[in-house]
Amino acid sequence: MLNDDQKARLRDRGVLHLPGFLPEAAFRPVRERVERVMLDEGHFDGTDWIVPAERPKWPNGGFAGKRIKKAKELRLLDTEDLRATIQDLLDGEDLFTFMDRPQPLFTLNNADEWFLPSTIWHVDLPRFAGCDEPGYQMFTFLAPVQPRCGGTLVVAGSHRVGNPSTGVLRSKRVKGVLKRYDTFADLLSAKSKNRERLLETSETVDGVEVQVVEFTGEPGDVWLMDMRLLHTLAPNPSPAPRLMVTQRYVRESAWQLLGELSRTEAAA
Ligand SMILES: O=C(O)CCC(=O)C(=O)O
Ligand SMILES: [Fe+2]
Repeated sequence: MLNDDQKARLRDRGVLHLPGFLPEAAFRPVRERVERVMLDEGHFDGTDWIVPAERPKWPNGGFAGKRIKKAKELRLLDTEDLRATIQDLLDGEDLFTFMDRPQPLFTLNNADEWFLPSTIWHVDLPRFAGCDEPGYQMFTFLAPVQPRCGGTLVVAGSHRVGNPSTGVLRSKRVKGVLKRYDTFADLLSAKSKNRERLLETSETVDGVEVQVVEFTGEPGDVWLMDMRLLHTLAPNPSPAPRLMVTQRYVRESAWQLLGELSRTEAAA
């Protein structure tokens, strides 16, 4: 379980890094399975990663095939301790997941140089009025991810900006609302001159401090992210592939709202 200080930080910033949260017994078999598949598929020679002859260009370069996505070992990352920690944050409500096992987020070397993208920023869950803390997404690493080597990028604090007071906002409209603020207009525009400032400093938007944060870390580390947070896929200029894994945990009350939304949309 998280202590009160960790809970307060997570709720304030929308993200929290938990170094060494998962035991080796959870991540080692996954890493070993992935290495076996990658050896077979020509991405690994038993010691080093093999850089593909033709380098994909960001945002291409995702490469987890079926054998990796379906690997049963991925389930080991969905530990009881992790679920209990998230459930404790969500008032003990039952948790629902979109997928039956955690999802690999693998990217090959796909850029010369790292940059802060202006595109693909999104939220994975619609924002429902009155539904704070709809769920948490966990991210972990199968190999170390250093700064500027493809780790997921998020805007800390963005979960508290632009929430609807009535109804629901889907990802595209969340971005539309956020873009009314200069900070987000700059971040989401390729043309703005000094958008990279958000990597160095925070800015106050509607009373909330926001800043770009990069998920970096070691195998066993976990990042928790409020599912209202704006986030995107990062370029990977490193020769080593970026090997992260994620799982999304949605609380029962938000899961029901999602079900109602899809039924309404199907009927429309
Ligand atoms: O690949 C990434 O780093 C980002 C993926 C993403 O948007 C997600 O897992 O929800
Ligand atoms: Fe996402």
